[in-house]
Amino acid sequence: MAVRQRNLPNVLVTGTPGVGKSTISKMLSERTKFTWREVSKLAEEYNCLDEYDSEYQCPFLNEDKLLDIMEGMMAKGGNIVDYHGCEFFPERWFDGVFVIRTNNTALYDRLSTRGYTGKKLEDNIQCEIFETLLEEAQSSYKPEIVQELHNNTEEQLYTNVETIVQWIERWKEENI
Ligand code: DAT
Repeated sequence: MAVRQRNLPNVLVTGTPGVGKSTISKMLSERTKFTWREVSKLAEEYNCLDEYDSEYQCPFLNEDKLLDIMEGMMAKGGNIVDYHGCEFFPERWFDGVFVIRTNNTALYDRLSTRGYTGKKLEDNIQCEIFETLLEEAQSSYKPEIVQELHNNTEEQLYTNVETIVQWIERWKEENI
């Protein structure tokens, strides 16, 4: 069966918690009218969270159930998917993968302000230092669709949104 091409691209915005995924995704959805899919919220809304993991202070995600629910949402394109993980999504869902990065000092401040302390705070800072999400994206998607965006300052925030908007415009020119 021939694969039906999407009319609009699907974009994945990923990175360690606190790097600015939601901020960027919200601004992008306002600019582009694409649908912002906050995976953590979808997981809650559709009861895809299993029992609580006391070590990591967060509930386990039922990935299979979530993917079944998201499949239909992704079919037509025009989605901005925002999540701090990327390897469990089907590779075919995404046309562009943007890994948002933040330096340790800024990330520490943002996560402390969010109320993260102790192991949870340390684990997230380490995750960013070890480039865990960048490596996960690079090993899960073709290198040519993965882009790293540094998001330390407000100025970079606007540049990053503009970069993704321009990428979407180029995709449309080349694919529609
Ligand atoms: P995430 O969705 O990756 O967890 P967020 O969008 O909630 O991150 O951002 C975390 C906090 O950092 C939030 O208070 C907004 C702020 N922030 C995001 N991008 C920023 C930037 N480029 N400069 C300064 N603050 C930023």
